[in-house]
Amino acid sequence: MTTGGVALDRKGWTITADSEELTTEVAPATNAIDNDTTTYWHSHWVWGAATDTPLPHYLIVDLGAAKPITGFSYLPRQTGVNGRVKAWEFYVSDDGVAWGTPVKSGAFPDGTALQTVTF
Ligand SMILES: [Ca+2]
Repeated sequence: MTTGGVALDRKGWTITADSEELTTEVAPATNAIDNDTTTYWHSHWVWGAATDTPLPHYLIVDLGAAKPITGFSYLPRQTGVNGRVKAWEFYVSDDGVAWGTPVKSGAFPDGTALQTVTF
């Protein structure tokens, strides 16, 4: 999350996801905000099985307090081609219950480049 192009301090943030892989590989939601480009979040999957959690997936980042947000950045996983975000919607909420309509939505290209979005 950014304000005026400057990354917000992640201290105190928590994150949850509808799905995360913790068995086949260790790719929890917390990997998405750990500031480590070698770790990534991945939804649940099982090699060769049809039990993957269906799309869409979501991450919820609790900033711990109200903060002005004017954009965000997304770094796709740097190794491997699966698990990258394609179509996305960005929502905000004051209470974690009411999410309303997306602040912005779009689609990221398939690649490893850092994606930066401004509202
Ligand atoms: Ca990471």
